[in-house]
Amino acid sequence: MRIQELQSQFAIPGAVEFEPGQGGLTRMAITTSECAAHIYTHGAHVTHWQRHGEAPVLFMSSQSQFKDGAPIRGGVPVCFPWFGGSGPAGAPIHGVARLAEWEVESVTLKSDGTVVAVFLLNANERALAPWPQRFELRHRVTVGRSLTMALEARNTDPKPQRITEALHTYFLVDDVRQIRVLGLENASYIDTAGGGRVERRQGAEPITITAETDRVYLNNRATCVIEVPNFGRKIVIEKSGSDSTVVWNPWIAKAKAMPDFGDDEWPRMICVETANAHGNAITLAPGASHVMEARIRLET
Ligand code: TA6
Repeated sequence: MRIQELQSQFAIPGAVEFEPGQGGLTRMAITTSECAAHIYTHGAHVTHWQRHGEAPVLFMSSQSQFKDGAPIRGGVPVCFPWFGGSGPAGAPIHGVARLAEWEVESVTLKSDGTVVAVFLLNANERALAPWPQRFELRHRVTVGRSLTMALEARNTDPKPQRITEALHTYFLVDDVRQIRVLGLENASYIDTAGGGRVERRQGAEPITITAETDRVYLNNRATCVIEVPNFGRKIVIEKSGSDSTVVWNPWIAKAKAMPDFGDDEWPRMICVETANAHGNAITLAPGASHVMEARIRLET
């Protein structure tokens, strides 16, 4: 749907507008009394959420692409129906949802001033290549003093469907070497840094970042807290319908190897991702659905 049509059907004066974003991609711009946010119809991708008078909460790479068929680097990529390289042979990592153009299904300004936007990826008349099965995916984003994202997957295929997924959230920090990530103490994880796959156990101390960090914590429903001392900020990430948490920072070499990520950007981000990955895959019976939700709030 073109921007003008979206504007006439869904805009809410003073709260929700549709505009050409970066690369000319369609962007929903949300402004409430508490915050501002941007969501692209490309990938139903939340790229910006900032409470008035405070630093943005999400990281966006200055080198990100904004074009059909390419993922946006930063914000909250929606990884579905596979996470990582667990998709069809030769397929891009992290699934097709973040590469596709989603429809806007509804936009609501609630009485408490929050805005609820629902995006729909309709792959139920025909599958979305290279994924062979049909599904319907809704991304319900609630923007206000906190940010809530609920990803609802429905299997509209006649056969069971095994999916992995992630809300791959990039958080802005001032220096990743100064932060701590709490909530995963003593938890086991798969260490995939440097392309490896080693099972390890987190010690009793919170996570600190001192090198490339790429960890998938399985069978874990814990709430995580990112302490960002120089922002005077704690970022609280609660979740439901998610049994995996991924913690990622590319560090120096991998940052240099990513063309859509600045060589000097690695200190300014940490990914703490709400997921169902690896052994935590979800099997959906025909007609069944599953909701994975991340609820992000700030404590100062
Ligand atoms: O979630 C961590 C991870 O799987 C890393 O291994 C790294 O590949 C990152 O995702 C980014 O993936 P992308 O395809 O967006 O470059």
